[in-house]
Amino acid sequence: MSTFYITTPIYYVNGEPHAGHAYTTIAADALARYHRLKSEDVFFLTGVDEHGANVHKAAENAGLAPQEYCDKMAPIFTNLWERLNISHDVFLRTTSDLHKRGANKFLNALYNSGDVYKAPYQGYYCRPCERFVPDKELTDEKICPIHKLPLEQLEEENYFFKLSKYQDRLLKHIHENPEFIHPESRRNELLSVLESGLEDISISRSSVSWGISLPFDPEHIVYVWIEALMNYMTALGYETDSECYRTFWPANVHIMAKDITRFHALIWPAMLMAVDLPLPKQVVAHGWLTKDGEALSKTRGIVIDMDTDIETYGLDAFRYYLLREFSFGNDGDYRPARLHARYNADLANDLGNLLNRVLGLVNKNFERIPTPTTPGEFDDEIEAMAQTTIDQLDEHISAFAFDAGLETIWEFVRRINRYVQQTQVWTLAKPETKPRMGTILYNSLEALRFISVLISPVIPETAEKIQKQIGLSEFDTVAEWGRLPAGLTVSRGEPIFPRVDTKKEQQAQPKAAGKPKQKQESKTTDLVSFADFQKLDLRVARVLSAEPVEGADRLLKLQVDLGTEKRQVVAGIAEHYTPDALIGKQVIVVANLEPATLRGIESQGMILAGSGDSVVLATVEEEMPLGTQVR
Ligand code: ME8
Repeated sequence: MSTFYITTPIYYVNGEPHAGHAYTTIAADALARYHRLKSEDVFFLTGVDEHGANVHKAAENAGLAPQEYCDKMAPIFTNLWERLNISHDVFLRTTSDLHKRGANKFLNALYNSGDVYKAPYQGYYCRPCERFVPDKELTDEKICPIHKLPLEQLEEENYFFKLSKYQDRLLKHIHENPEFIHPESRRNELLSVLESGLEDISISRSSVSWGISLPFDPEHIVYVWIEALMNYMTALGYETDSECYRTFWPANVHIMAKDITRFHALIWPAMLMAVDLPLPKQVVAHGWLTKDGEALSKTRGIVIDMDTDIETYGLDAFRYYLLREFSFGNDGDYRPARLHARYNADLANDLGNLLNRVLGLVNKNFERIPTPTTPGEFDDEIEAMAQTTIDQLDEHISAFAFDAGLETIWEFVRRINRYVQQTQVWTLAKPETKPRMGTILYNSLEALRFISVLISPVIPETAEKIQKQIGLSEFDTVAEWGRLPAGLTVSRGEPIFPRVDTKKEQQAQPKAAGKPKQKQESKTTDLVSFADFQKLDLRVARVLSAEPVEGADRLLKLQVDLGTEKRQVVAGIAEHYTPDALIGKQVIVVANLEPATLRGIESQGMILAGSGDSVVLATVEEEMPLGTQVR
């Protein structure tokens, strides 16, 4: 069985975890779950970094002894991971004996390699980074390039690691293993760091007291970063050369944000080269999660209120949003309004409604899941698409493109919605067509089972709910078409993505709340004559294309086909429908409305939608010829 070892950084305990930490950990969790689905033997490690001057200072500020402080902080992380449904195998604390013993073994090996020496050191130190800022990065103001805070000038006698000696080997390794640093932008950045030359680094601190003593000189405390990197091996039982260590080292993926790739892709591999151990296979960096364009930061108090969003939309919607919305290697701005839009469009509309609709039809027309006896149009295409969806998903996940991977799954979700629509399955209840109806419903349910397997790494609770409603008593993890047993009793339950409570929704997106909503139950006072109503030219049309309007979060530009002509319509539905979800849909267009210009784009008509707490497009119950008049 092939193995897969994935790690997150171990987070500092000098502050509480925030959405940035959640982002890395959820991404790692999705990867771990994905590889488990592929029947690999997975080890998923996360943990906390508890030593160093920052943690010591935080403990002092809290009026606690450092160990006491760490004992109080570590459960805050484990509780959050439990709430976020993180499936790690081990949560490592660097104050644990397991880690300390492993670190001692590694430090001795490093010392014995001959690449460690003692020398005086003077430099500019950034406390939040816990590092001396190299001369190359120093400005006249002596400000940290990352934290923008003044640096401290320190002079100490330190132990050094001969990092410079490994420059050429590192260059060679990175060139020979193009996948070693991901994405390419980070790889290029680190290659240029390497090409401009590496300096030896100090690996001990005499001014710090909270940490692990160097086994070969107990007067000195090991530099917290050097100690922290070793956690990836100590957690596996490196000290005793345990079976777990031998099974899983080297790691497949160290995942993190771009702030700490240098430690992972240059210093850590050089340390491993020195002690003659295999290097991790991949160092993967994602971008910053930002708020209003600014990096989240425990030290600067820029945070995201993830608790409110999870309470409003549910955990799975939060996990889905983080991985669907942002391109993994790039920075991404967290916006509750976009979470709201994804919730409505992708989760509630595309997926939730599909499940509900199919189960409703099965309930109404069959006692149990029907046996597929009557193949027909579109069936082969759907089965083939199930397979291509897996293949494409695999490619995207191998490239850490969660957004593209989820989009691939959603293309399949939308295809099944169209299948239901194209086959007009609800019209097939007559005795002569009922076997075909049963086949279409079986295929739709099998597609939903299939989809539930593929989404389970990202939204595991939803995946389970779908399979339960389909009638499976145990979660089936196998994405192979045709496994769904006929004869199961479905149990259509609560909608998997229920409408979000308006009050909470308004709290979550204060901007939207500013616009007064039309009360559905309010009495209509202005009556229009029938003659006036008849002036409206309402037509059935089909959406041919849809795209966002730059600079307008709520608008989509649509091309619609009215049978005799094509029109461009601008509609304020972007928070409720993705462009892809609209293409192919039949809608009702007000065809004789005066053209209007919105954000510089001409709108030649209007599409109708139910517009209350949510927005749902009006359509005809069954497909009709384009241009049919609606009265
Ligand atoms: O660096 N966006 O710990 P740390 C995305 N202890 N990810 C973010 C983020 C943001 N705004 N803010 C934090 C340390 N992260 C060391 C690591 S590992 C041997 C030692 C995530 O608590 C991201 O993964 O500062 C980033 O790399 C990590 O938290 C830094 O966590």
